[in-house]
Amino acid sequence: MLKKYQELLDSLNEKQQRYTNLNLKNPKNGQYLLCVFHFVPGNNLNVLQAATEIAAESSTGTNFTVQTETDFSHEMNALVYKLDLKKELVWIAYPWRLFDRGGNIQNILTYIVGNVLGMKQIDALKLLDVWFPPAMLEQYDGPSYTLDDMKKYLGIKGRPVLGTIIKPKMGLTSAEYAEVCYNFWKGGGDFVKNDEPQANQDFCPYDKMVAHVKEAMDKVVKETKKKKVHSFNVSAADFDTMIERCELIKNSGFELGSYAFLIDGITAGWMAVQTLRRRYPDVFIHFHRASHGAYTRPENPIGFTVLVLSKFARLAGASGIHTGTAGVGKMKGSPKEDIIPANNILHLIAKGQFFEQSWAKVPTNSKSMLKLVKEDSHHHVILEDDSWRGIKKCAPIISGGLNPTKLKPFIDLAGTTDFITTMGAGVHAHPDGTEAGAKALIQACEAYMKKISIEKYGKTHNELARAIKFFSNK
Ligand code: CAP
Ligand code: MG
Repeated sequence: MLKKYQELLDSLNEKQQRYTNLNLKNPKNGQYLLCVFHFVPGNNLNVLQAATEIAAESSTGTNFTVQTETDFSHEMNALVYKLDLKKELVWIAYPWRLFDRGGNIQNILTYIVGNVLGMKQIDALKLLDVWFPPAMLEQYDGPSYTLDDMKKYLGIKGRPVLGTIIKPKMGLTSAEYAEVCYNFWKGGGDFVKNDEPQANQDFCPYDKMVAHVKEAMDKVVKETKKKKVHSFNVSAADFDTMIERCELIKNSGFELGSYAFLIDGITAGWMAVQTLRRRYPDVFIHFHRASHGAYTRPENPIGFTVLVLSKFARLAGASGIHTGTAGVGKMKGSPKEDIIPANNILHLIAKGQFFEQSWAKVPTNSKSMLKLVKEDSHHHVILEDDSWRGIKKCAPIISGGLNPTKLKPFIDLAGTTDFITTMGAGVHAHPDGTEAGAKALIQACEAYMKKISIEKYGKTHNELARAIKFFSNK
């Protein structure tokens, strides 16, 4: 072992020694959930002393050895198993039996990014990537109703689901809200979502909003003969009210597939996300990530990345989660921050920033099965037999400052059209209004599919031309 590492090991006290094994053989042996953190020690500790304090606090320990420890409790200790002193990285292996059986995301996050984020022993601690062992994948729900199901319902192939968020963000009456939905759908749009703060405001009562949306949807489906989807924000103060909202929507006469449940996953919490997934397996569960920036922004040294958030959302069973526009829209982001997560939640096998995650327990001795998994990464035929099951795809939802002129630039960056895009201002700021904004979005997508520049296509499609003029260089 390198002298430097030996010196670090020699500096550990008896308790700290129990939370490291720099010779851990084959951490991917299936016994551990693996984490890699960017990590800067604090409180005058060296990197290994501080890292083992983190491993202790995020698994079985505290700041002293306690008299009540047992041989078995020591087996549940998280282990610092690798360091990169130059890049300030630390790898920690968590025995997955530590976690609440039956697949509980909030429990895992309470361990690995819980108290440790507040400890004196760190000046920086950011969870960059995470790796789930096959045995854990079996315990977690994963998505049920997927983007494939939504595209099938909408009759869409080979292009993104084209959506909007109703704007202004708040302040419309339920009738005004539904009229904007109607206009977007009339212009050819597929998908409308409530904005993330939409709830039961006195000027737009929840039940009236649902009823008016139903009317608008029925009218436009009859006129256009095209299916439409509305994603209702069911986030609420308490569990009962959330379920009440879901049941109200379910019992308002909407066809299955024509509605999704949106949940503000960070502010409403993981229990809400997993409850919706388990109670409504035949509904698209739409994870909005408002507040994620407190954890994920790259300039924030303490928290976790968009990649980690997105992987846990897939494990929890969200059908889709906002993954950012890689800097193309109004939110901060980059391909590394936003496209890697999108790939990690779409495919059955995907490279993260540090780990390659297979989302299916595939018998490695089965060449044909491995071939199927590799080929199948776009279709996700999940074989439920005694050999393997896969965690279905979770859809990247691409939003935040996009407009029709930014659709192709994003697709070119992402390298896929397997996503939902929701453009708010990008549709409703169109100089000729929402219906024209929708048409411009559809035309921008048509241009992309026909491999024609939007400028050229705009020559014969006025709404797109007007959008280009209005949005370019803004
Ligand atoms: C977008 C949006 C979304 C953000 C979320 C908003 O509106 O409705 O909530 O995009 O960001 O309220 O800003 P615009 P992200 O289309 O008018 O920007 O998708 O990055 O989580
Ligand atoms: Mg919003």
